[in-house]
Amino acid sequence: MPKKPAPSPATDNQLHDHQPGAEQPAFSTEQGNGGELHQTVAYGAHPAAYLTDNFGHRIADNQNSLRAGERGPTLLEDFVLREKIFHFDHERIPERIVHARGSGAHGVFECTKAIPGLTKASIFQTEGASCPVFVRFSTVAGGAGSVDTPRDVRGFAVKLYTDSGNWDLVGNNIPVFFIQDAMKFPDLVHSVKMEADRGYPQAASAHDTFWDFIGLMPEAMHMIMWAMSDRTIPRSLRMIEGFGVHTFRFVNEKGDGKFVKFHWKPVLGIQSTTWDEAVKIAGADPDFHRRDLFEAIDAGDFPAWDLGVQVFDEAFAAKQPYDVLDATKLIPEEDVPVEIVGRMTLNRNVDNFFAETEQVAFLPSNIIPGIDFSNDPLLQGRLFSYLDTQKSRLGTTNFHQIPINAPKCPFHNFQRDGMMQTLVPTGRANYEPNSLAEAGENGGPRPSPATGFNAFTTNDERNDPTQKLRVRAELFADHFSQARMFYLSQTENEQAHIASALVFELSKVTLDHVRVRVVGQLRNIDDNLAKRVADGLAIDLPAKEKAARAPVDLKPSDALSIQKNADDTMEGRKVAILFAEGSDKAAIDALKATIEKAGGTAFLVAPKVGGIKVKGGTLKADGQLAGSPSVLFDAIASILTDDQAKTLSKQGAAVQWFMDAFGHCKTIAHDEATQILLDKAGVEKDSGVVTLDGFAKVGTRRHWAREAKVRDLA
Ligand code: HDD
Repeated sequence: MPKKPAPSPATDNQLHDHQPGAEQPAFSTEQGNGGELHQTVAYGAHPAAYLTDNFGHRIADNQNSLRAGERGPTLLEDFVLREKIFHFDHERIPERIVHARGSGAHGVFECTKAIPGLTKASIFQTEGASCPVFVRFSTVAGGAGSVDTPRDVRGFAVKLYTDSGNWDLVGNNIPVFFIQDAMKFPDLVHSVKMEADRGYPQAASAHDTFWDFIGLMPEAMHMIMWAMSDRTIPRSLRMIEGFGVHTFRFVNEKGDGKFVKFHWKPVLGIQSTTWDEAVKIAGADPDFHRRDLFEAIDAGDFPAWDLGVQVFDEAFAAKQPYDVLDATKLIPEEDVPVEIVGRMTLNRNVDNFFAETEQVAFLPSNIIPGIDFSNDPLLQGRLFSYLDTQKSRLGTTNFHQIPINAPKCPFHNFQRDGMMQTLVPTGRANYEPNSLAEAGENGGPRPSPATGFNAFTTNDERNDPTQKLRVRAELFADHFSQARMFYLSQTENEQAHIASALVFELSKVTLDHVRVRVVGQLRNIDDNLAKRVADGLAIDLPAKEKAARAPVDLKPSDALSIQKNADDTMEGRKVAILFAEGSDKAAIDALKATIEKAGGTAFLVAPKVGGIKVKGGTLKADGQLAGSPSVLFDAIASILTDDQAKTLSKQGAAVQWFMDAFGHCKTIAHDEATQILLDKAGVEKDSGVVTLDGFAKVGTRRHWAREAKVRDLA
């Protein structure tokens, strides 16, 4: 049952309390613009309220339009019909040009370690300080109606409503990016989106134009290693890392600056699916991630992330074989450890997808005093793009007044008017300086030199700002060292997954020269990888593409591998138990208890859902077998009678259930009766195929040692 608190009782013309400054008046008059400011309101549909049109006129009949005679034409004067259709016709807004498909949730951020020596940001001054947050996770390439599990980077955008203004950390689940300069972003996005003439493929990078662009942009090769790894086929949004990607700056009260990189570490650990699994999930449940996040929060299983910072100074930066302003590079955790300073917990689902998740507008330019930009040329371009895109998506420069976007601290200025203005500033003071206060009028707000942003501390000791140049700094030309470091840091299975992903993607490319060029680029990363991919495509190993700068050997970093850091926890994981008529209820209950005790969720699957007679009572299933394939779960178990197992062994959905779980290296816990199904599905005994009693010991971890049996890892 949902554990979320019941909404507070509403009244007619209900005003939801989600507007800024519900606790403290956001548009207060004491320091403000003078006079009363009306607040933004949202109308809640109260079940007992009478139906009205948008101007408050009560509606008597919501079924029939107004007609001239019983069988006559509809009348233009029916303003009820016209308003309803008019509003409906305009319900959609332009979807985001990238990251169109997303899922959002509310939560809270709490500082767990005060760092006033590093930053004056108010949220980091005291341990225990907290602020509300809104997070939107997304895929990048697909449209709003695409599926949740394509191979794609995941957006990880966090809006922290701090008492000194909104801080938007608009990151991804990968710590580096495809390109170094914002100048290339439109080209990158055009290349990966549906091809311009044919309008496909949707939400897929496996096509000519993307790989054509990539082959010609070797700076993307590090990101390509990540994108072809299991990071881009996550099991759950609750189990992805988040990264601010760019190098930012921390600035303390004295004005001293240090560089900083931001990391979100999932408390549930990082977990991914296999490619075959991700593809099948897309068919079984296109909303797999969205549903998983919503249901977990609804059940009170609140996902959480620790916020970590890597802090370093200019002297460290100057010594590295890469440029810290280059967003295609990361800082190995072994060189600069990630220090945990806070925790974010998502504890409330949105009430309305459109009003909140769709209308939320993230701006990397939203920073707070104590956090500053760096000169990363990708970040600098983003500072323009997001503000601009919100105007186009939300239609007005007043998008900051939409409740999900408005700060929860007061804001006052002399900006006025514009489309969809919902505030009503009073008085004459709409300019500054003014001396209206001398005449007893409210003169409005004034700058605050001591606490506001002053000179941005985006300085760089190694830069000569007197020159205007269209260039990149020298170290940006090293495109391969970190790509190689990433590849060599993976386990053998993970390396095989990268190679297979590249083979799959390039097999969809129809232009031979494009494939050849990409494989030629791979030779700069690792010759063995290039050979595997060439082999998989059945092409000759091409000549190495010329590198702009010779790569150097960097120490592999274990922190970059998912499998090396895999957690054996069952928390947040979902286990399916297959049962049928006659199954032993006591055994089912016992297994359920084991799963729940370890923090997991049990999901009952049966050939029929309504209510099945089992030994010891009647049981309802949570899902029907054909609609609940094993790809939707972290592990499976089966409790059947001999007869039912025999019957099921003739059903494709049941056999496939076990075959897939085995192929995806999942734990299979079973009773003796199930053996007939296992034999049919080709399930062989190994450490992950266990008796019901053995389940607790192996839990929901994946059994990668099995993989070579079910997939060619060459
Ligand atoms: Fe971006 C959306 C993340 C580079 C231009 N981006 C967007 C979102 C995320 C990111 C998570 C979705 C926000 C939401 O949920 O509403 N983008 C990144 C990261 C980047 C990056 C981590 C590199 C480090 N982006 C980037 C560049 C540009 C943009 C270089 C343009 C020069 N991004 C946009 C955008 C979007 C956007 C077009 C589309 C919708 C939106 O902004 O609000 O302005």
